[in-house]
Amino acid sequence: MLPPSRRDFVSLTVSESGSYTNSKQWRRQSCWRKWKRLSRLQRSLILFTLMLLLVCGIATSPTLIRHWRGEIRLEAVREAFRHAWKGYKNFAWGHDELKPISKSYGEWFGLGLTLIDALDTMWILGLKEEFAEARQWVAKELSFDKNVDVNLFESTIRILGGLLSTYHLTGDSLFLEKAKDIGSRLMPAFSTASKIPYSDVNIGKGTAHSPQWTSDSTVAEVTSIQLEFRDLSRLTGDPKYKLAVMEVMKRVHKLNGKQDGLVPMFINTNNGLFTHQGIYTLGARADSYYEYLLKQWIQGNKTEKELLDDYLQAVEGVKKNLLKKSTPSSLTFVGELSHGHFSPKMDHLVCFLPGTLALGAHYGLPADHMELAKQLIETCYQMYAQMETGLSPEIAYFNTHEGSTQDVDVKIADRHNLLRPETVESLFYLYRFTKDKKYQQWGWEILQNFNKYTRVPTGGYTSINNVCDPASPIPRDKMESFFLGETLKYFYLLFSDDPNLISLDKYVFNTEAHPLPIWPQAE
Ligand code: DMJ
Repeated sequence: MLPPSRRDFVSLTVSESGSYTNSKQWRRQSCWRKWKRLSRLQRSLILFTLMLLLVCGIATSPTLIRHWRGEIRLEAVREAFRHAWKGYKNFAWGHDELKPISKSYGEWFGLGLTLIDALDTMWILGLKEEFAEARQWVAKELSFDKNVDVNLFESTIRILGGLLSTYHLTGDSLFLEKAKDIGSRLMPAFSTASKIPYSDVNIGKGTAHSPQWTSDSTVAEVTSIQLEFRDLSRLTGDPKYKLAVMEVMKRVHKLNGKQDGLVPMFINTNNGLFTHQGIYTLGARADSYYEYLLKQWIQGNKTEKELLDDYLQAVEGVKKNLLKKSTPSSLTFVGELSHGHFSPKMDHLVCFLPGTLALGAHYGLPADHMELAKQLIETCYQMYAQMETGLSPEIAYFNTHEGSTQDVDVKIADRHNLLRPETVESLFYLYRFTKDKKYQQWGWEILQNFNKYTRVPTGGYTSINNVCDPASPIPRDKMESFFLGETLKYFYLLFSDDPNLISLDKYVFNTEAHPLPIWPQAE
């Protein structure tokens, strides 16, 4: 026990300036004394209130909320991927496509298409275990020495593109060796008199041909293999790949039959001329021609003027011939031109366009491209939002006449949804360049609806037949390889706030969402 003299007062020292130098210490001691005088219940109540305030403060901090929401969404994409992969692994391992309802698989080329298409997605999502087992399959099982006909375009964008991008991301030479193998096996496609490649190649026999019913190739197909073969030449030091695909671009550049930069859908492999002229669309059979004009220009470090000129002219052609507004909501949409007649038909495939326009604007092309991109992505989102399932049909018809009560009509034959990526892809570009959170929100809604209507409980996701009937969307029993290669990858990139996660200043995505490096200088 202290003597009373030391218990009842605190000694204070007055400084020169007149303040008490130990006043802080005095206050602290006084608080402590008050705290000790409180009952246990009072102390607990105060501590509880402080904790509550702290938790509420943290939980309502906008930055933290944004961070957590971002993490939750990224994890939801990883979870969706794992679920899709579970189905593929259990029922379709090493085969082209999962049939999730019948718990079996479908074969197209017999080359493990889904697995190869998904490699770089797993790498980007950080799914190391899944990636390691897939790599093992590529190392041990994948062989291109097979007597099989493959489509040049599809195997270039999915297999060659997938292997090349995985090589670039991982530095693992296994993928480069496989890319060289398939790349050289596809080369017979270019042995035509016109230099316009055949659509099909037998990668075992080294022979190539057109489809049985025609000697035409599809314009989008012959003009959307360039990013991949140019990259292969750069990696191997062998110019033959690049020369073959650039010859196609040169010839298409000079061809008659375009309308304001818009191309027909078919080209003949014998004479190298456009066929079936008069139909102009940004959808199936022409779509990625426009995408690759811009992307080759970007890949080659913005030096190939003909590509840029053709792209700019085509965008003007779209504005002049294909754009219209719907009623009642005044949505800007891209229709088609058929022998001079406008059709308000828009494929879901056209929804790559907002992303491509935004990418061009990012690379210094006219600012009105970005404005158009913003209008079109709104339309693509509405193609989802206005359907009963919240999922887009394969093809939409927009109403343009006064008095319409809905913008979009869907024909019975067009009500299916194949888990396509284009809208999510464009949402990703628009979000990267504008940072407008509404694009992430729209993507989140779409992901929820994929989960609601296309997720198969035993593993995998399925295409559906009817986006207009939530009670009976009718599964088609097929998970396309691009769902893992593209759709889920673009969801992940959309929900990520890291601009360096596949920087758009370093990489250009091929039309199957496989990132390839932009060349540091012209080559
Ligand atoms: C993919 O194979 C590619 O994105 C291609 O350009 C178009 N079709 C599918 C996805 O819809």
